[in-house]
Amino acid sequence: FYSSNTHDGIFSLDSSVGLNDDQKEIHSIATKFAREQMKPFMLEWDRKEIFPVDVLKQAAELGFGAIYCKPDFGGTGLTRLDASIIFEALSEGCVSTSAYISIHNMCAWMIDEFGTEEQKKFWLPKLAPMETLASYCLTEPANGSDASSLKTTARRQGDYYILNGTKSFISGGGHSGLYLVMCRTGESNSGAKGISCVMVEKGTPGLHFGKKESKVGWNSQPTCQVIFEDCKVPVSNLIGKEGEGFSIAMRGLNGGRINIASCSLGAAQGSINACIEYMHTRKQFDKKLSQFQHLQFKLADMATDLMASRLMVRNAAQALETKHKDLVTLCSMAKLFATEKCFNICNEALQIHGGYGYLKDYPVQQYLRDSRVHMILEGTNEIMRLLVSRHLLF
Ligand code: FAD
Ligand code: 2MC
Repeated sequence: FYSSNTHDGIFSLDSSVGLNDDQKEIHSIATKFAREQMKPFMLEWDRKEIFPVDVLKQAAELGFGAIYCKPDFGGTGLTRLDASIIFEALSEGCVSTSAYISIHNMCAWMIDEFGTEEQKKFWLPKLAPMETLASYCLTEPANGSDASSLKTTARRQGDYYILNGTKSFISGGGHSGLYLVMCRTGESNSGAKGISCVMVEKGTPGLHFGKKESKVGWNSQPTCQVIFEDCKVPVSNLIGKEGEGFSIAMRGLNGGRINIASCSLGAAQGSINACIEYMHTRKQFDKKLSQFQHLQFKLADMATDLMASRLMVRNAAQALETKHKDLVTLCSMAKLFATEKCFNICNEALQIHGGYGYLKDYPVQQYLRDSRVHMILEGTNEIMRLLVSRHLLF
C-alpha cells in the first residue's frame, strides 16, 4: 500500500504519509477540526460527561456524518480508507466522540446499502447532517459475543411489528433519534437465520431507556439499555428482508471494526505526540527524559507498533472497499492487532509521564481509558481471534 504516492523522505509518524492528494486534503480537514473543535474540550467532555451534539453537527457539515454512503441522498461518497483516515485524525481530538460518530456512520451505511429508496430518501438527509443521530442495537444482557442467540422478538401483527426485549450497552441510547434493532422475526428461538433489522424511532410508544451507564471511558457519549415493551413499528421499517438482519448487522460491523481500530490509532498517535513533547521538557537526574536510552527505545517501539497498526488498518479498509474475499478476516485481524497495540502504546505513554500521566489534567490517561473498550466492543478481541482462526482452520 505504501509503495505508491509516498513522500520522498523517510517514513515518519506523519499519518498522511502514503496518501494521495485527495486523501491528504481529507486528512488535513479532519486534523484541523480535531485540533480546533475537539482537543481543547476533550478533558472537559470526559469529566462532565458532555455529549457534544453541536460539535457532531459541525463535523457533519464537513461530510463526516455519512462518510461512505452514496451521494444520492446526502452521503459523502468517500471510501472506507477515507473513513479510516478521518476517524484516526478526529480521535486525536477526542476518541470517545469520534467513536460515536463512527457508530452513527455504520448505521447510516446500513440504511444506504440495504434500505429501500423510500427509507434512504427519508432517513439519509437527516442522518448525513447528524440532525438525527442513530444507534446500533445488537447486544442483549444475556447475548453479547453470542449475538446470533439474541432473543428480542418482533411479532408480526397486520402492518406492524410488535417488539419485545432488551438491548444493552447501546451507544447514544436515549439521545439518538433512530435505533437499528436486530430482532427475531422467525419462528426459531436461536440462530442467525431468524434475525431481522428493524428501525425504531425515538418517541415510539413502548420504547424505553434504562439508566445512563457510568463508564471507565467513552464518557462524552451516553450508553444505556434500550427496552421494548409491546413497541409497535410499521412493517415498512424493516431493513432488507426478514431473516437478513444478522448478515446486515455483521456487514455493518466489518466497517465498524476498521473505524474503531482507526480511533485507537488516533489515541496512540496523540499519546506518542504527548510523550515526545514531555520527554523534551521533563528533567530528572539533571537530564531530559529524552536522554535516557531506555525511554528512547520505548518510544521507538511505540512508534513502530503504531506504524504497523496503521498499515494493517488501512490494508483492511482497502480490502473492504474492494470487497476482497477475505475481508472479514482482514478486518478482524486489523481490529485485533491495532486495538491491542495502540492500547499498549497509550499505557506506555502514561508510564513515560510518571505520576503526571495518572492525573486527569493530562490527556494520556484519557486516551488510555477511551481506547481500553475498543478491545471489548464491536466484537471482543477473543471473537476476532475466533473469526481469524476459523478462517485458517475450517
Ligand atoms: P461476553 O460475550 O459475555 O464475554 C465475556 C468474555 O468472554 C469476553 O472476554 C469475551 O471475549 C469472552 N468470550 C465470549 N465468548 C467467547 C468464545 N467463544 N471464546 C473465547 N472467549 C469468549 N453493543 C451494541 O449492540 N451496540 C452498541 O452501541 C454498543 N456499545 C457499547 C459501548 C460500550 C461502552 C460497551 C462496553 C459495550 C457496547 N456494546 C454495544 C456491547 C459490546 O459489543 C459487548 O459488550 C461485547 O460484544 C461483548 O459482549 P458481553 O459484554 O456480553 O461479553
Ligand atoms: N461479515 C459478514 N458475514 C458474517 C460475519 C461478518 N463479519 N460474521 C458472521 N457472518 C455471517 C456468517 O458468514 C454466517 O452466514 P451464512 O449463514 O450465510 O454462512 C452468519 O453470519 C452466521 O455466522 P456464524 O455461523 O459464524 O454464527 P456464529 O453464531 O457461529 O458466530 C459471531 C457469529 C460470533 C462471529 C458473531 O456473533 C459475532 O461477531 N459476535 C460478536 C458480536 C459483536 O460484534 N457485537 C458488537 C455489538 S456493536 C458494538 O459493540 C458497538 C459499539 C456499536
